[in-house]
Amino acid sequence: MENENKTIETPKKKEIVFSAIQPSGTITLGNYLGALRNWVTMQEEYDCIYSLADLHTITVRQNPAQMRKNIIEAYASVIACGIDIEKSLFFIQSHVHTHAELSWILSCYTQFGELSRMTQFKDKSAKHADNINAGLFTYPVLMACDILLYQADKVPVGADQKQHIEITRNIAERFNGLYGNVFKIPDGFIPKNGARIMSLQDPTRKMSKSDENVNGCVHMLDTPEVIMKKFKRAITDSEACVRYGEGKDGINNLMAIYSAITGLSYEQIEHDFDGKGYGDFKTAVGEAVVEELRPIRERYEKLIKDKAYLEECYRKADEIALKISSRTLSKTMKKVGFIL
Ligand code: ATP
Ligand code: LTN
Repeated sequence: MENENKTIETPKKKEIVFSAIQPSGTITLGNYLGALRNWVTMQEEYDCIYSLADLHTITVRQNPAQMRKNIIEAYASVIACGIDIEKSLFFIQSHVHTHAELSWILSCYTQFGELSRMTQFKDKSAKHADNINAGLFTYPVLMACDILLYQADKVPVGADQKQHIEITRNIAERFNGLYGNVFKIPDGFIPKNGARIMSLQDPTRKMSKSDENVNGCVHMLDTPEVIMKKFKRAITDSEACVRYGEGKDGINNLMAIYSAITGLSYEQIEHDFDGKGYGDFKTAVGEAVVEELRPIRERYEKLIKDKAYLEECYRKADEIALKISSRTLSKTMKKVGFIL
């Protein structure tokens, strides 16, 4: 027999990747460079599961009609970034009931003290002082459940989510310590470049979907003209020298964006723009962003017209996500002592 002396290699099981994004507004350059770009590249090497975290979105009050629109637009935007729905799962969180169910259970294994230390809770409750609801407080538990239900190995996110990954690991380790190995302990996957893109108008604050200052935030679907205008108006400093350094938050941010897109090091950027002013640099960054986002916007324009196709995509994915996550939910419930 021809194969007798050959060792037959069984294909290695791929690691699982999970991540989610809130449909809380138009996706930003920060979302893209911090998270979505990795979602796309990781599809080659991993089994990827992605979700639209719409349950998380209602921790901040939403207008119902606008929310429905945001959900469909965010779903189309993520696919437009390059998510291949034949290869990866991309489902809608609220359609998969296991998330809310596990969230109740794990909230009983999460301490008030540890939730009180979450900086996102502190920031958002300062920003929405009239609506500091319990959901805003228990937000990280639901996020932990998103990840743990799929036994994820890696979670691609921006730097602002580091603390949430940490609490996910703590909750999982605590539960495993009590009941045996129920949950895989996940690792965050945070990019070296672009992990924390700042507002163009206030470079001490992160660029955010829900920012009121429209000029601070580049949206993935902004036209080239709008993108160029936003970069030209970006806040810088009076030194007029393209150099990374302390007290130069605006330029540091533009360099981070430029480096994340072109792959150039900071030294190389400083060298290339030596003797040139901020105007030239802002134009170069704007143009790089325009070209990066152009194909995404074009794909989006086609996708958003085909609502039936989008629905077919998420219905299929919702069903598979329910099957996978139900296994973890049942196991967890049995361990705790529920009768199934
Ligand atoms: P919101 O403004 O509603 O809080 P957001 O813009 O912070 O939303 P999320 O949906 O919470 O966006 O985040 C989606 C992903 O994008 C997360 O992985 C998050 O870490 C990443 N991300 C968000 N903002 C930035 C940013 N400014 N730079 C890098 N990554 C970011
Ligand atoms: N909280 C996240 C969105 C999110 C998420 C998740 C990210 C909800 N569930 C699970 C990674 C894994 C945020 O980006 N603000």
